Amino acid sequence: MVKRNPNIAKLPAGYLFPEIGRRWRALLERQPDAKIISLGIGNTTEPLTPHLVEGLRNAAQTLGTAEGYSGYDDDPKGQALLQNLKTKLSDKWYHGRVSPEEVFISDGAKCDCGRLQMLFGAEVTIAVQDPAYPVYVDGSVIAGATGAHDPERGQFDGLVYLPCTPANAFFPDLSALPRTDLIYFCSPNNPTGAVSTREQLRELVAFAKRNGSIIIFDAAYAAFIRDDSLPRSIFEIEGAREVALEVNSFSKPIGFTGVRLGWTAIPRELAFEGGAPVGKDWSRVMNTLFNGASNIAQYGALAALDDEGLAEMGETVGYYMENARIIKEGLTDLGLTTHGGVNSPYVWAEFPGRKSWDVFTEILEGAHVVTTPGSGFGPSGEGFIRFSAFGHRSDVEEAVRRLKESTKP
Ligand code: PGU
Repeated sequence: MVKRNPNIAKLPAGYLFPEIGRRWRALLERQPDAKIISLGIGNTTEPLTPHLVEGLRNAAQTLGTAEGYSGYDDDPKGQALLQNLKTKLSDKWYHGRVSPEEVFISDGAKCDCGRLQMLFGAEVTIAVQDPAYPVYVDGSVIAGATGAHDPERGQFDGLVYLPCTPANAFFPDLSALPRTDLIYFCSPNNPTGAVSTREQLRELVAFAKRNGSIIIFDAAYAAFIRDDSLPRSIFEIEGAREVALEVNSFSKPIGFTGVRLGWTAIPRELAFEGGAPVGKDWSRVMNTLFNGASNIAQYGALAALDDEGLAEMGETVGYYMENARIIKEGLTDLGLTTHGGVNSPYVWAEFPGRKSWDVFTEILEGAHVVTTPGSGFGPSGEGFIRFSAFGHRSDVEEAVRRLKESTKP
């Protein structure tokens, strides 16, 4: 018999979102007529916008011609497409802060997080925000970079958890932090909805520089920042190019959760001990383990970066942010303290002294609304519930109505 991978065996439970889906389906088995509304997983719901559809349709048509067909991206047409997209991201997304050759196109931020763990290997030390997008921790466990799970603390040995709570305005106390090789950092944050200020990111970059650490900055929700004083990319911070790489995605701002298109930006200054450039090794990993983002998705991304596409992105983001406002207002009316939901599509609500899985079950059973229990994002998420603003407006309004109804005395 083959021995089970001991790193996978360290994971105490299944991945968070399928577990939530299981509980949702269990309710449906008991009550098949229940009209369940999901404010759980951050999955986009609104149709693709017209300019994007045109881009995708043209792409399919182009691929249906002898002149336009392309396969793997090593052929000249595939290379030209890739180059166009990198150049456009460099210009329109990064305004020249990142050059085209520093952008690596992929099939999404989650997949890149997984491959980054392969890039850095099992020997690195890692710090993560707590709570955090579960992929950083679970992926590090699978990669073998942690010890065992300690059920007492709800943590994996060998990982440094950076509590981000209302008490520290969701920004970790860096002075109390030991040095680690990697620091995962997400802003706008999933799940707390907190957005780091320029000053906070300056502190983070200075900290990484002092320690010779690399920041893995997840900016998947950058487009949801509508306050121009807040940084949308780590590369807006001076010195970040020497200490950070950034993963990003078109999943949330343009509804490409199913189409799939993301990227990782690695500045040429980012280097390992001894001077080997990180980008070069990333290229090696990607060439070996990834065969390119769908060419149709790449055409879609090019359309998204046209002026019409960017305007449509603003509308899509605006739609979800209005949902966030409605959710936040509804929860506030219920007397709950909430965070986030202003420059981020997640509302993080406090349920002090309660177990978040209990609150999750209560809301699911009482209001038929799916949420995400805070403890699923790390021990500091206990006592919180995440409400996602991704949903049809009518569902969001109905969910808020039901929440108010179900908590009536
Ligand atoms: N990064 C962050 C911070 C995310 O929250 C998500 C999705 C991703 C990356 C994934 O981006 P892709 O480009 O689509 O791969 N988070 C959602 C979906 C759950 C999941 O497992 O990815 C969420 O509800 O947290």
